[in-house]
Formats: sequence, structure tokens, C-alpha cells
Amino acid sequence: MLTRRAFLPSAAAPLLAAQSPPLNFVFILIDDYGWRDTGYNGSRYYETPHIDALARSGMTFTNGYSAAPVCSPTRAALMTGKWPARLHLTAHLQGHDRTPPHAKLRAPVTRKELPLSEVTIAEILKRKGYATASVGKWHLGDPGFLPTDQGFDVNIGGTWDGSPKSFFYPGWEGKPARLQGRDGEYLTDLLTDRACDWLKQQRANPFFLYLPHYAVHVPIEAKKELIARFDSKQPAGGQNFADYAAMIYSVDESVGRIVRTLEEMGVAGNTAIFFTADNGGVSSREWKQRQITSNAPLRLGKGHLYEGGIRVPTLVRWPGVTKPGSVSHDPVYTCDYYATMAEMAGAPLDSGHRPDGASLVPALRGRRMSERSLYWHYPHYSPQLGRPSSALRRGEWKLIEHLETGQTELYNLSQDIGERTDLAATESKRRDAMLGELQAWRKQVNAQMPAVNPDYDPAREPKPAVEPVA
Ligand SMILES: [Ca+2]
Repeated sequence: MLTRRAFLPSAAAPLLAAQSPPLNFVFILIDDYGWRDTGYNGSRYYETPHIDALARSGMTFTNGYSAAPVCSPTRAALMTGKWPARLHLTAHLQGHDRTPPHAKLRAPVTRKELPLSEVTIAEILKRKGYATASVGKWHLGDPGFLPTDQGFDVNIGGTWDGSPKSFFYPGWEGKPARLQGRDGEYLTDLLTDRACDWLKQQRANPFFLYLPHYAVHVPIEAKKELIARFDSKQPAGGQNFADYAAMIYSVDESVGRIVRTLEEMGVAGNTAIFFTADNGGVSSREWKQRQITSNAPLRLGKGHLYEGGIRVPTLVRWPGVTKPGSVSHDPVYTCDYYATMAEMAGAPLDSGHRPDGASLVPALRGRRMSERSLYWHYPHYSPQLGRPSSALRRGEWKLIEHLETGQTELYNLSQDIGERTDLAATESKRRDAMLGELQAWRKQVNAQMPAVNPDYDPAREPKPAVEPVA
């Protein structure tokens, strides 16, 4: 049962508003966590009872997206509310050029850190009197650009690293740097311990806990007893990797422990919880020749602008506001949380910093959001064989433009979530209009574009990605 000690029924809220405690925030971001990696989104192999319970007690977004198909740009969008294209932070750090030597295009060189001139959501909340902590993966810059340089009072385990050397101490020693554990300690558990310890210190002030887990990114390493649990379980829906299932199980336990801690502190009723991922699940063979997960029916996975790379589990519990078990079909993405949290906290935005995303407060209150366009720009070659591309979603339609060829694909997602039937030719008028809008947007935000690669060699260019067997 949820404790509701601080919960105010809406009819009484106006009268008691002066005494009502301020709203706290917990934002849980899972790394490389696929849309169908949760029980509530239909996995029959992975077990996520605590995440599913959170979904039942809050609002889920069926069309929730990450702002990018890889790590750092999505994290930058979360911190600033801005499009990664506008920030010139569209690749994962260190931002170096990972263009395969003989590819057709050469990717632009992007930023190597989130600039300090950006006003992060942590800074906005801190100005409002919030205590702020980042516990886990940062991936937005080196020392000088760490969470503590960007509005967080506390940084536990956040560095420029995109992944730990190992999930077991001392295997991860040095990466992430300065994070001590006990021998054999599991990183997901340690981050949860430290997050709960920090929460328990917050008594007199509102708080913002940012908990970006290093899991379930590679290395795929999990606790033995949990691997055994899934080894003996029947695989389902193309999901069959016991080690990965066990990693997810530990993340789910973390969510359960965070919720339980809030309940024990008596603040669950005035703490909003956000849960989502920085990009889709890894559907390629990125770990010891094993396919890590299946995003089916979604197409492909991390590193691509197809649905598998950007559609992610998305849920928000705002006690007293989101109706338990409610569902929003409005398309939303990472850029939206900045304006959302600021509005929920009653924290004014910085006059010099305008987020590109929208506040989701109307949706959280149960209303439809007005229709708008969502944009993605990934002018890079991903390790998962994604190619330079941009995309636009409006209503049920999605357009993808491939920057190497100028070729476009158009899908009606309400009928074709798997992006199997390209309607670009039959819906050419709509295609042209959406393409015009996408290109105008890129110009407006001064998006970086790839250049012609002088070393292009058709015989040696990267192979196209192959859809994994579901
Ligand atoms: Ca990621």
C-alpha cells in the first residue's frame, strides 16, 4: 500500500494550500532500456513487479520517446529541455568523430560536454530551495562539467564515462572514477543504497533526486542467483538472455526500494516520480555475440531513429494529480521534462533559457495535449549500424530522412508501429510537407550536418543493419 500521509484530496487543496508541503522529485533514468523491457509493456520474460506497480499507481505514456537514440544527447535534453540538435550535442561523448573510415558521409564533430552556460533543471529547482543529488551515470562532461558544476549539491558516481568497467567491485575501480564499493558489491545496489541514504537526510527541504542507473547498458553482468532464476525460465517474445533479465530485475528492485524509502519517510504522497530510459533497447549483438534484447514489434533498437531506438518506457506518478492506472497516448519526449518539473514545482524558468519541450502538466491532469511535432536529428554512424538521419513525428505519422541518400520513409504508427509499410510514395503530399517542416526545423536550430567524406569507398562502406530475429 502507498502511504498517503501528505496527500491532500483535491477539493481540500485550495483551502490547505498554504500548509501543503512542497512537491519533491525523483527522476529515474535507465540506460539502454527497451520499450518492451517492462512487464507492463508486455514482456513475458523479464520481471518488473515494482516498475509495473508504479505504472499502475501513476500515468503511463504509450508514445513516450527519448530525445535521441544514444546516451549523452538524451541526458543533455533532460537537463536543459532543449533539442540535442540545438545544443550541438547529438553524439554520445566524448563527441569524437566515430565515422567509419570509408562511409559516404563524415559526421560533424559535436560538443564534448554540456556547456556551463546552460541553465539545468537542477539549477532551476535549486533556486527554488531544492536539495539536489545526481546518483549514477552523468555522461555529460569531464571534471569542470560534472553534476556539481551544473546545479547538483551532490554527485555520486557521475563522470564522463558512459559505462562502468564492471558492475562488480573492485572490477569497476577507476571507471566510474572515485566510486568506492565493497568487494563483490553490485553497482546497481550501491547506487540505490547511496540514493536512499541521501533521501533519508532530506527532512526540512524539498528535494530532487536524479537517479540515472548505469544498468542495463553493457557490460551485461548480473548477480549469480538472479541469473539462475532466469536461466530456468522459458524465453518469450524473442527475449531470452538470462543475464540481461537479471540486470533488469536488480533495477526493478532499486525502484521498489526507492518507493519504499519514500513511504517510510512519509513523503511518498508529495513526491513525484518519473521513470524512463535514455534510448531504446540494444537489439544488436553488442555483448559476447549475444543479441541483448528484442524490441519487437518495434523496428531495430539503440542507435537508430526507428521506433526501437527511441520509443521508451515512460511513466509519471504525481500523487493526487495523475489518476492511478491512467494512460496518455500523447507523443512526448525527454525535452518535455524540464518545463514539466519547473511547472509542477512552481519554479520560474530562467529568462535567458527557453526550453524546446512542452510542459506535460495538462496531460498529467488528464487532458489531451495539443498536437505538435517531435523532432530528432542524429547526423552520425552508430556502433549499432545506424546511419545519419533525421525524423519527425506529428500525430500518428512519422517521417525519417536518410542524410546519405536523401531517401525518406513515412509510416502511420497507429496502424504500423513496426514501421514495415513505407507510405512515402503513396502519401507523397504528406511526405513533402513533413520533409519541408523537418528541414526548416534543422535550419532554425542550426543543426550540424554531416559532410561529404573524401575517403568514401562504396566497396568498403559499413554494412546495413539487419533486423534481428524476434
Ligand atoms: Ca544509453
